[in-house]
Amino acid sequence: MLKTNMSVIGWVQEVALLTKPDRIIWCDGSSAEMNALLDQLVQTGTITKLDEKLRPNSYLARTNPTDVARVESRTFICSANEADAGPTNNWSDPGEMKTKLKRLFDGSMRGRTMYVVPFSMGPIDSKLARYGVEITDSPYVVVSMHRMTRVSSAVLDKITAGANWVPALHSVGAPLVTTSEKQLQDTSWPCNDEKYIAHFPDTSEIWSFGSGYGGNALLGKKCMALRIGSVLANKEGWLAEHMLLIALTSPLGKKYHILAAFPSACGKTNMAMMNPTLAGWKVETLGDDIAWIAPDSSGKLRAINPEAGFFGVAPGTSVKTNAHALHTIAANTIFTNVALTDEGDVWWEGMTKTKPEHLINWLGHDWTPDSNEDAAHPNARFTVDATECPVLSNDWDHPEGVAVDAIIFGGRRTTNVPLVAESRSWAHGVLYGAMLSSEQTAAAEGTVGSLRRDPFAMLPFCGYNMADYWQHWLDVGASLKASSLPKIFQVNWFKKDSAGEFLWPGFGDNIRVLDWVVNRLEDKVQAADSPIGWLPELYDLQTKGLEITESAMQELVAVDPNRWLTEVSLTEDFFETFGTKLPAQLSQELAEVKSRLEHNRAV
Ligand code: OXD
Ligand code: MN
Repeated sequence: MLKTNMSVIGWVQEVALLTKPDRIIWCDGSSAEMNALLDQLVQTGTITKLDEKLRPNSYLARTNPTDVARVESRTFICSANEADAGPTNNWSDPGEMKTKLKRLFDGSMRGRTMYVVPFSMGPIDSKLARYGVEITDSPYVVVSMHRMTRVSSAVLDKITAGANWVPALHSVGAPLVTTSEKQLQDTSWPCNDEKYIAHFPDTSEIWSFGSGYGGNALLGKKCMALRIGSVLANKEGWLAEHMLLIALTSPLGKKYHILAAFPSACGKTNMAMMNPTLAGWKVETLGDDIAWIAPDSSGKLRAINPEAGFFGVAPGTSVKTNAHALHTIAANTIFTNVALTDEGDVWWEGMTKTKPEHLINWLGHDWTPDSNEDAAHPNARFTVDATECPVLSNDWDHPEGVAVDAIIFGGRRTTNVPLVAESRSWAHGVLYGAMLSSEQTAAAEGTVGSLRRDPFAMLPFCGYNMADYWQHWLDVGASLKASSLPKIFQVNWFKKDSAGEFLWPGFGDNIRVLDWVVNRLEDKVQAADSPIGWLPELYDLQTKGLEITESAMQELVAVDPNRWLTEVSLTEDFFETFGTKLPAQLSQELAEVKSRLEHNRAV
């Protein structure tokens, strides 16, 4: 440890002086460390060991019922300049936020152990990797970081050799000793009602207080790989995105790499592990949530998954929706807020058609099918190493990443957005990303007002002004040869008919859409011109084996100019909130869509 860069040691000392832990442990990422922490967590009651035969080496954690999800309202971008955070982020002055946080962190680890966790986002020796050190007083966070990132002392060597790093400070905010030296009783899930997830983009720092849960506490994920990552990417000429990454092999044996951005809870993990229903196709997983994308020396965009595990939503995961995920979590998994069966295994809503007769639910209560409470919390999760995935691509941790062939944007849209469309150009594709929106609830037919705008699926994750982020996407495209750029598409698996039924079967049948995407990449099929982009000719979409009517297919690819004009007008209002920062090229792209729609309506 002695040769560790003084900046890390100095920071650890400074934090220890402020937070006053009983002891400091430097983590090395070893399995001995992991096993010792798991044993300790069992003893303190934070996790329960599941039945070794049914779910080997797996555990169940139950959180405090108030600490179950990301807290967007308590998430702050603390840039020196408010305009740099933009209208879609909560902003706070960095000085004021530090003063507030220092008060909260003062003594926040009294009676606890402070863990120093060096981690790499991306393969440690990759040029695309970035390093961080998380200080936390939560052993649950340490074991989760082991699964989700590459925790290793080798990261400290990289820092010592001069690599930049992100200091990421976390405390559950529940000291065990008061200032009067009174000993307090610990709970199985310590946390604090007051929560702050604060990012300092000008100094690449993260301070997180009060929550032990997922994206609030595993600071390599949303905080570093997306919010701070997007700021670094903007400065350094790459892209940090909320995207899955897959390798798709066609029946002809040709491999394509596809990135896809969807808002949270729109099926990214399912698509990342898709079990294709069309013969001859193979989908292999590289990542299910985050991708870092950078131009290589030949001007081609290459992508890595900076994570090392999956933190997936459990409810809804079944043999039908994601059989590969069920294999992935068959062992060596930490479950959080799912239900416990009488046999010592896990269960959640949607896992099986028949509900178990009795469970202990996520709140620790007895549960039967007649119960008024959920068995699993809707945001219950599994945390598991990527290497447990049976369809993991051999390239998933390739240090140079994989060359990207296509980028897809998708949301949950009952109406309007067709099953698939191809953008006319990179800039038009950027407009697809900027217009991305998803229904928070099942919106009534024809009402587009209840949409949550989620540009690039990055609304909660962009660490700077979203308009500057769009400009950055435009700049990356403009700096590369058009012929080497991936094609950009938009998809919608969620369109419904007038009776409120899904028109498209989704899941493994989404391969039929990817088949069309590949045919477009290969220039094998013509597409129909439409005001919003290139649409498939129905005869080019493989529907053999599907029970779907011709009229449903027509509805799936229909573009209604009047509805789209409403969509454009709502987008104009949204774009206006960015004032003069809005890229002129993006307004121009939107204006062109509008004029094509008006022309289309007139003829
Ligand atoms: C996630 C999210 O946990 O997007 O991945 O909320
Ligand atoms: Mn996500």
